[in-house]
Amino acid sequence: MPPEGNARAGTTTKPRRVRNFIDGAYVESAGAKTFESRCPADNAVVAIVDEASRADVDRAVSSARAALGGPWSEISLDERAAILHRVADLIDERAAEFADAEISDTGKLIGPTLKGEIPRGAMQFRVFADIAKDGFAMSPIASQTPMGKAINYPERAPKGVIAAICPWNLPFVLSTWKIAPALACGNTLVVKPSEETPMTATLLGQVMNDAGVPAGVYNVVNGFGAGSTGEFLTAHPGVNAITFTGETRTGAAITTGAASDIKDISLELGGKNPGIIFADCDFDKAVAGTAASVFHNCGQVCLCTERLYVERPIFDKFVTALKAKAEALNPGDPRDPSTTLSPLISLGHREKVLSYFEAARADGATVVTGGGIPKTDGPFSDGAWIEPTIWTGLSEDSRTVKEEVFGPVCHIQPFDTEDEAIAYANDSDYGLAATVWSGDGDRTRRVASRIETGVVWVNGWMIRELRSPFGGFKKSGIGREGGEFSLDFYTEIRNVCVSEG
Ligand code: NAD
Ligand code: 6OD
Repeated sequence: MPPEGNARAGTTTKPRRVRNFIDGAYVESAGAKTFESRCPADNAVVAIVDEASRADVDRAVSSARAALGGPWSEISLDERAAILHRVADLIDERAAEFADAEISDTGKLIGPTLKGEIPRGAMQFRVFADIAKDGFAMSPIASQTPMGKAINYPERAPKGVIAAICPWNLPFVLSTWKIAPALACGNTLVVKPSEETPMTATLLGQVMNDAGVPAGVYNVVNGFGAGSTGEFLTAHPGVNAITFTGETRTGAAITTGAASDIKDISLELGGKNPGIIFADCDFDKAVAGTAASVFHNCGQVCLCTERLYVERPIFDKFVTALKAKAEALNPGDPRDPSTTLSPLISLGHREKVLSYFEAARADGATVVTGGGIPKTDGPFSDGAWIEPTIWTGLSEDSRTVKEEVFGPVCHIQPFDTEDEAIAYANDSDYGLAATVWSGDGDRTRRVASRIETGVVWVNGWMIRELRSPFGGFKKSGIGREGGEFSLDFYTEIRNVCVSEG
């Protein structure tokens, strides 16, 4: 059975039962352990989840290995693409159900979830199906060497069993971002959603069955990381490659575990993203775009901006305008379209964010706005709410400016020259994303080319084409996924060299 029950933030009556999805079926766990998943909007238990034991993970990997030799490997690229298009269509048909499950897990706002994240998840199946269909063919290379004459035919082959370890911040977008290219390239999969957000990847199992994906190709195991399901899966010798999105420290642990088997890894990790705002920007557009980049999803997007550098002539005006945007956000029922601020993912994560509030105060920050817990009513008063928070006056080496907070927060620093702004932006262990706001095209091109991040947005934020490359410099990751860049991770390339001598 797919996740069943009807728990909803604020109206919880019955938690859903979430089982692991193995070999095309929702199965009884071999272990006896379950865990609770809570909606952070009201802290109600919304799901009772089976924690996959080592035996469950073994079973999931075996089923994925067995499926590698089956029909999924034998069908044509066109047939595989058609099945993945059906997956996308079925997600769209059931979008309200997926959105409801995602909101129960995360407390996300109904508008961006139903109209943005769920359809984007569906779209990834269409995009990657078509990319694999067109991108598998590679041009032959004729060679004439002292060893003889030959034609080389490079060809792509599936990599094998992929372990996809997923985070909680955009559960459906970031799991389908791995699932779709992995399947499009002919691999089989074992997915481990975050323990905070088990529902949508699990629900997707039923869609896979309905779309005609053969049993064993798509498997989901739920549980925790170290010492639990995540570690059992990434250390499993039957896994050929690991794609991971999450914290940099977790990425390091997974890399260490993968080393002994020489498993291929793709890592999308943390960020401490800078935004540079020049005085010649379109002021209103820069304020609105920056407010989105700081506060969207309660600041829990790896691409959110947490460090702002504003050219001195507009510094005070900018701080005042961003403060007004922050103070206009209202917490509340995530299913009410008039709510504009979502909660943090959990009370535990709120403790971490509050510890940065303390650190900023201790380091002498001026709290422009926020810095505490907002007042919420009724069932929502128990949720993981936090005030959108802006600081000024910190030194660039303070903890709050150096470390990723992953909340609706930013520090704003004035600058005087282009070189100074670039130096500030690049003074980070991370290198995921940056924004540059200016009306001078020469300047934006010049500055963008010197920023050490995987993506630089000019006069915008989160304009993310699924076909464009995505990944981080420095400690923000290893490798690039997105569009045809994903093919290199999800396939092996074999060169067939036909001698003509
Ligand atoms: P996390 O690292 O705590 O957990 C991510 C996943 O890894 C979860 O499924 C968790 O159970 C699993 N895990 C944890 N320890 C493990 C271990 N030892 N072995 C195997 N699996 C393990 O990250 P999170 O808190 O879920 O997500 C927030 C973080 O993710 C932030 O740092 C954010 O910047 C980052 N992130 C990065 C991107 C990106 O594309 N670069 C996207 C989203 C989130
Ligand atoms: O939606 C996207 O394209 C995307 N890659 C989002 C990444 C978000 C990280 O938290």
